[in-house]
Amino acid sequence: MSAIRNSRWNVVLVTCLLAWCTASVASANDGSGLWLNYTPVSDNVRLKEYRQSIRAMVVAGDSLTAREIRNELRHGLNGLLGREIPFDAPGRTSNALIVATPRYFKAAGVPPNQELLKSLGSEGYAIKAVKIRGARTLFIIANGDRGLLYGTFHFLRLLQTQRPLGRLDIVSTPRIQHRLLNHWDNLDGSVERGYAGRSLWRWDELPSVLSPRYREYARACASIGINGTVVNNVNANPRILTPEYVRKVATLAEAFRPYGIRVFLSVNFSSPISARFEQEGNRKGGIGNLSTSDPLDPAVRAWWKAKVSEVYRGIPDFGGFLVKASSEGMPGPQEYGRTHADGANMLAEALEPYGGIVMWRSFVYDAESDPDRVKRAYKEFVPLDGQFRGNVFVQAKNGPLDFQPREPVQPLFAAMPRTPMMLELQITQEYLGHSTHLVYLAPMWKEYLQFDTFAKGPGSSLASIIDGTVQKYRMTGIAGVANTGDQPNWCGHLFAQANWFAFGRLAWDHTQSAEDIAADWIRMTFGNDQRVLKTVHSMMMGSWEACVNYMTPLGLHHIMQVDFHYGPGPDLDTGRVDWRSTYYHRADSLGLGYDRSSTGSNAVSQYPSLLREQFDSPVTCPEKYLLWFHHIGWDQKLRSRRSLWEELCTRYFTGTEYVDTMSTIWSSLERIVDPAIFIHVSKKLETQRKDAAAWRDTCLRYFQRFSRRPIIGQSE
Ligand code: BDP
Repeated sequence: MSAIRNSRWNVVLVTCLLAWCTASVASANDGSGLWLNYTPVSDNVRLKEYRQSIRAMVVAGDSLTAREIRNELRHGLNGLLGREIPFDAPGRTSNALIVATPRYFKAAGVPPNQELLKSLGSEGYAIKAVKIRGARTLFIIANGDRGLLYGTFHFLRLLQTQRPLGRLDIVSTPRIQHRLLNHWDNLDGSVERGYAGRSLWRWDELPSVLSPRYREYARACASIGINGTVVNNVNANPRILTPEYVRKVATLAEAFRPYGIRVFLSVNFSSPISARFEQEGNRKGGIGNLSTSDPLDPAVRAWWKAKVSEVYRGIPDFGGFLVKASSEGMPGPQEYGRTHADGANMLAEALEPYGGIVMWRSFVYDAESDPDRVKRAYKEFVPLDGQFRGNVFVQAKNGPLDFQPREPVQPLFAAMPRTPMMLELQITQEYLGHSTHLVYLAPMWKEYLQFDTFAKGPGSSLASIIDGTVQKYRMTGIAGVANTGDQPNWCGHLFAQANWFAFGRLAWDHTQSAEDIAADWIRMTFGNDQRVLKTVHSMMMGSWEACVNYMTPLGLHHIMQVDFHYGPGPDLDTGRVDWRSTYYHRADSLGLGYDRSSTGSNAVSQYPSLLREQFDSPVTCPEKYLLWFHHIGWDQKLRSRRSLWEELCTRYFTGTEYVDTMSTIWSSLERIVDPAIFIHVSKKLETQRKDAAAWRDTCLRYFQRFSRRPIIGQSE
């Protein structure tokens, strides 16, 4: 009897234990909520204010987007205010939040200001607090659903970051029209340069099974103003355009649509060619039945027109094509003696009747025949300026090489006055520590955006080129190579979420500061505790400069391990450096750096004259680009009065010491931040410390073989 009783107790005990374990596992913060954690407002004064101001909500309309706005507000306010806020019937005006387009206000007898509405365009919004008969009413107003959606997320952000509502008078419109993520996701589920697991898109399950993550993804994108997504890799598999895949993509498009996200596809230039060619050992095999993809061939043009019409039948709001052509082995028009413009225009013509666009990438180089690879894009594209159709963008990476920790701006941006240039940034940290290193990228993006290109004299920042201010482009765009994957926290490193967040925020409004964006992200992710805010903010803000210092200081570049692009390339045992030995850094017994001055490769000649002159002389060249443009003697004194060699050592040590400090100050948050998050970040920081030190030691010991000077282990 007692044995039975004992065993029963055991069962109860085990069950309880199991339940407890599951509960604690379930409650462990896995970072999946991103910055959209609607945790209760901790400041009581604010909480009282919010509860008083929002006793009811009215969301006008019944579109799919209006429904998602309602869901978001219900979920958000429930969490933030700790109570259910009822939806009221249209007509209520006091102590309420009213989310509506002008039609609603006209019907209610309060026609909104026409000038304001005009300025809002199709995506902008206004958030206003108005006193009506002594009671406060909060309005989110926009010309259409998408504006209301963006306004709603902005409003919730104000509550998440505990801002006062009393004098709300916000008007916000995007400065750039196309704000896209570019996914380098392959059809086999792998992600090129992805460090957060496998692709979010489950191609094998689509179109019948809809992962809940599709909606969550679109919601996260919309919350930061992203309005389009290229779902597949630029190294495009032609199969993406088969009816089977178009159906799958159409299902994704349907899931994203309520959140204002349009779908775009990367396409392979050889798509019209028969697969037979592939079987014959020709990489150019596509999905069509032709033997060529010559853009001037009538059959090829007809093929694309038919294909485009088929795509629009499945996806009526399809956005257009992204193309990597004649680049890194990808097929392109040059194989037929045609230009990039011929190729892009053929696709543009097919897309034009439907309002679709072409984003033609300028990432071209030929490692074999280009003595200096960074000059290639400019050489190929500048002569084509003015030859592209109206719905073609040329999409260029921020720098002339390839998403290095730091580069000067790609000179092409200043040289295409008649072609809308789209900026491609990389959110995934291909060269900046993958999802292991904590590197907040907004300060880097701001450096590029604020870089004066001198396209039309001083004051022609890169930002003002891509937002159309300088060249009056007819369309504007920016893209970020995504860092998402199927890991629970989306980005591999919790702090990598900040980069996704910051990309969207800057794409919407590039004048926002990296500091403010970081502060918002921290509050929305960790809550509003001042200690956390201060500590995490200080970690983030210097993390990029630190990474530049411990990887590639003073303008060094591409000394990463070949292909993997993580860790230093030099191999101390063999003395071998990836990337064709000393190609990029040109170390020798005299000094270090690539001479791109007018007496070297003359890459400086691609910049407008004021910049050219500045970069051309080592005296005026900013030190951050010194070894990018110049070969400098080991003993040459720099601005710090240290010699190049001493400065190099100092920079490497300064970089790694920053990581040590991040690690130390993060430990001070042990009992303050969520334990699971604390452990996750601590582990990442530990690896980053080790790897940063390895970077420093390997590079310094390697360069020492040329400099023959002692390593000085000091930081600034
Ligand atoms: C390089 C990447 C490679 C990409 C290529 C591109 O290493 O994986 O395919 O850029 O942008 O940075 O096309």
